[in-house]
Amino acid sequence: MSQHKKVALITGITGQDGAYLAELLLSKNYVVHGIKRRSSLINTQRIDHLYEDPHVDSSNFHLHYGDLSDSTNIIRIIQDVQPDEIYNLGAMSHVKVSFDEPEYTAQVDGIGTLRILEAVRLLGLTKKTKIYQASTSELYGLVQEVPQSEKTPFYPRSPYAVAKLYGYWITVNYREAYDMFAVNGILFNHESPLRGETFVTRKITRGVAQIALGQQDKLYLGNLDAKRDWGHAKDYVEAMWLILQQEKPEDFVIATGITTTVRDFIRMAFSEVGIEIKFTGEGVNEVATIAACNNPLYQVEIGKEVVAVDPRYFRPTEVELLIGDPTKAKEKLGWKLQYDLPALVKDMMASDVQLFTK
Ligand code: NDP
Ligand code: GDR
Repeated sequence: MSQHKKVALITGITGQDGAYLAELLLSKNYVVHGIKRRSSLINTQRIDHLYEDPHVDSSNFHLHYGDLSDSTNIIRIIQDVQPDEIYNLGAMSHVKVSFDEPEYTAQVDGIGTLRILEAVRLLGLTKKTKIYQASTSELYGLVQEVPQSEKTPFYPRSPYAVAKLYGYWITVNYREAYDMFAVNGILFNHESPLRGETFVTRKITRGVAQIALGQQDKLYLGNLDAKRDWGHAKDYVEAMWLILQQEKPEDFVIATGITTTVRDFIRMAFSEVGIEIKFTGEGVNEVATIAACNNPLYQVEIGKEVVAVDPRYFRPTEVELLIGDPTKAKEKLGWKLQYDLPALVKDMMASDVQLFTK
């Protein structure tokens, strides 16, 4: 007799985490459904390798057009798919852009979460469907205590974080009010070669690769003092899955427990291609110049200015320091990190050097 395969629905499947999570669930023999947005250009590059011909009955991978701002399609897709697990990863996920698009961000990141929860409830699936909500370390915002754990109070510092605060609490409320398996993963920053190009780590690894290869002169960045707890997205999607496999619905912090400045991330990225840099100056006048190059492949000029600060990348309100406490996840989920920060930087740099090597 054929065993029932678990069915997962992923919003945000075309994003960094959606792609890694879909890969993980397919490897675990799930049937994976994803919601993608209509766009004028193809937006499925991160998941094209997972594509299966939908005309074949045995296909385990299905995409549906939809948008978190539209309840009608959310209800229809959930009704059609009857998922065992929903991973709500779809979001306007850029903190700086949320200051430019605050209302849209609230619609998608805040009310979008409600649309998922309410669809499951209206369709009578509260006992069948488990829901994972992509919550974020941005909820902590202005530092109240470090390291930040499941018990640390929130103080959001951007329209993105305020919208995600609603998403967090409406998830907790539906769990308590309707006895649903609806949970938050409070994930700290996680990166990878698939990271969007405008987030700081990927902007740095792409810029450093192009500077080393003589294709770009300088990298302009914002606040170099900000500290982030950076992990690898592959490890973090494993945690998402583990959170939904628990007996009891509970919220978890997922982090490495180590924090690093943007400035040190830049140093590590250059060092990965054998280039040493030196920072001088302060505030908006801070720059980095090339101090040495130990890689004969790259013809870079010693003393050349390669990093400068551009205030346009500053945020009206900044989150200065994030450092997470993953103790609960390690103890209850048995979650283990495969990548530390040097391994993450190595992976991203190798991928971007390859990308720009003609
Ligand atoms: P990405 O920005 O890479 O992906 C976001 C996804 O959401 C994309 O598939 C995007 O589609 C989709 N999306 C955007 N707007 C809508 C909408 N209106 N309706 C439906 N889908 C939409 O983010 P990540 O993969 O990095 O993050 C996944 C989730 O985890 C997000 O919710 C993010 O806020 C959260 N998070 C991320 C962390 C991180 O460090 N990466 C840490 C903590 C939380 P398209 O491809 O068409 O743009
Ligand atoms: P973040 O990530 O805001 O933490 O949100 P991002 O990489 O955008 O910024 C991290 C820190 O770097 C500083 N910074 C810059 N940031 C960008 N994007 N571009 C720059 O040029 C630059 N220079 C310095 C920022 O000021 C900030 O302090 C990410 C997203 O994935 C969210 O969706 C997620 O919820 C959180 O991580 C956890």
